[in-house]
Amino acid sequence: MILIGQYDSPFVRRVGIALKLYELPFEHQPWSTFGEGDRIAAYNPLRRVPTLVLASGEVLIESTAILDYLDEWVGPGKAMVAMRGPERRHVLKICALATGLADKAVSLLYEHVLRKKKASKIWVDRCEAQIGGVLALLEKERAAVKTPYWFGTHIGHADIAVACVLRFAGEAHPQLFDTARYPALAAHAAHCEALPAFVEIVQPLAPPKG
Ligand SMILES: N[C@@H](CCC(=O)N[C@@H](CS)C(=O)NCC(=O)O)C(=O)O
Repeated sequence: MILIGQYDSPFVRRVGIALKLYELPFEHQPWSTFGEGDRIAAYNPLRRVPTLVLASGEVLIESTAILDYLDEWVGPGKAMVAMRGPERRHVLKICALATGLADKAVSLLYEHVLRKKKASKIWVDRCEAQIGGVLALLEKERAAVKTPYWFGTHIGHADIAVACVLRFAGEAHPQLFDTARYPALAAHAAHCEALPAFVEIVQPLAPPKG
């Protein structure tokens, strides 16, 4: 299995950490979406990461679909999400909020670094409002949970997705992720970042050059 993409992407990192925690061996190709787009295009015409190439040659795209495949592979006893029911829906909602936040944080970064003229105020304001709104909701939800992880004593996809996007948001937009405003999220991130898989699967942000 080959995981394509750099770990400064919250989406790629999330998949890399899941692969580690599931103890699934994989090769990592840290190709840059902009600098090495042609290489990625040979596997994924969207030129996006993560892209996962299976041993059979089949190519999986989209982090959610990739994790769905990995969950199916490891099975219900090990998968980091319930297979059905209300808890599954809740986990998937936290993951959707975290990955939606990641989408907006990535868009906002591209807007700032790639646009030659002044960034669009309408777009920047919208992204910032979406990011702030999701951070506030996640903070409220995490503060209400007293267990070490979001859904109990074992790490799950919601924990990983949130921790990965918090790191990205903190590096890409430090002014939008003031840890004093989000103490429960900051504590959650610190707890996850201390785990061996998070320490191993990490890369400081290297934004595309405009
Ligand atoms: N919905 C996708 C989002 C992945 C994504 O936005 N990846 C970024 C890197 S952080 C990317 O490939 N950017 C290049 C592009 O969108 O053209 C997923 O969950 O995998």
